Amino acid sequence: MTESHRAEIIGGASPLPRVYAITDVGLSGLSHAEQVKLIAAGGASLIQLREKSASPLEFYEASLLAVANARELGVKLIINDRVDIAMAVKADGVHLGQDDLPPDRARMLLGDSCLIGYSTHSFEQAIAADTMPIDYIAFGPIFETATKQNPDPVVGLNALRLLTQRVAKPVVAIGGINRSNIRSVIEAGAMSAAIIADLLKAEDISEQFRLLNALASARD
Ligand code: 3NM
Repeated sequence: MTESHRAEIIGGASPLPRVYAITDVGLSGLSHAEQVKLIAAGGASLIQLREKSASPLEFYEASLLAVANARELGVKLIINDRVDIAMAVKADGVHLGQDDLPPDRARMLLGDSCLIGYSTHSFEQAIAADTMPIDYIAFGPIFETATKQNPDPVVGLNALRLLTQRVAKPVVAIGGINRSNIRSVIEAGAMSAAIIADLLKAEDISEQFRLLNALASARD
């Protein structure tokens, strides 16, 4: 895939989805593959698999099953942290943290065809990320979150607003986003709102995705 093909997925005619769903086996009590099915049924076009406790082999096997569901349902799949697993299961992309492989090394390994996202937790980190070979900048936590272990200090909506005015790349807001505040991060200029708990703790995950998506897309 070329740069322009990648842009087709995340920019221009079909930007990053307003709601960027992320899986969590502990919170949902469901496998990654099952979560993909439910979130896709709610209308998602892109889902990240996030796994912080399984072994590499277990995450690989779970990712393989999730990719099969995603392909069938026409959903893009992003693997959190693990470039090797993203390559092994032919995922559509990888999402890197500050402690993972550097984005330029990941790009070397994955080539132009893969989406690469990168987590940032301060204004400085996010500005630096704008010149990296990545497709979007994740910025957070915007609000308090109970989902991430040892989260960085809250960056807040104001920093998000300033950042989206300063960078060229799309910004994905993350951390503590829910029904009540999702619209505020979109209005602050985020292309997308990444959500774990408010999506996966819902009784009906598909319906909750639909609701969040409607709230995020209102008045677009
Ligand atoms: N990354 P919830 S906050 C995975 O600040 C993650 O980069 C963050 O979960 C960051 O939507 C976070 O349940 C947790 O708050 C997001």
